[in-house]
Amino acid sequence: MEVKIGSSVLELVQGDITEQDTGAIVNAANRALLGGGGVDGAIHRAAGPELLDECRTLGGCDTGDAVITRGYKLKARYVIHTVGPVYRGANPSTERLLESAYRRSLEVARAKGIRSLAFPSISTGAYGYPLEEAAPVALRTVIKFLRAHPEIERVRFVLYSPADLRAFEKALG
Ligand code: AR6
Repeated sequence: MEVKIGSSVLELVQGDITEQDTGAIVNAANRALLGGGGVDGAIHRAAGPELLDECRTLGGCDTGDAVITRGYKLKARYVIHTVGPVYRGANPSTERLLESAYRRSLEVARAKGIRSLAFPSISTGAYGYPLEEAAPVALRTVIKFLRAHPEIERVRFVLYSPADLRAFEKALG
């Protein structure tokens, strides 16, 4: 599924984020930035050990913030590491932190002149954020940013399972 937001394109696809050829891919990391499971583990495996070496120099990342590294063996030139909130029930501050993780990732991309990026669904794996609650927050934040910053030409959500893709498609609809 693909929609135009002004002159930019917002895409929803099922797939593996490590295979994306966008300028940057976004990692759903943790505050230590030293790797982990899920999408974080997959990105570190695909990028190779130099990614961890660079992450070690960064001194971590706050929840809701984002930092950038090179992509090493990935097709994407950069990895933007962001830290989503751990879900402990619906509440406005958790939602704001999820919003912030997407917005800061986009701001970091824009500051580097990156024109296309791919996001996983942040916080909806190990961090337990229900997909049906997270998808509208993710989409709304990205759409708002694209309306204000058409220099980001393409944002692709790469959803790992068919059910995840369906939840995002439903939210976009
Ligand atoms: N491509 C796209 N999406 C993926 C991939 C992949 N290769 N692999 C998993 N997903 P999670 P979180 C989906 O747990 O909830 C890590 O250990 C997955 O199905 O990766 O933000 C970090 O180090 C789910 O929908 O991230 C942190 O400690 C989504 O990616 C913690 O997990 C996010 O799941 C972060 O938890």
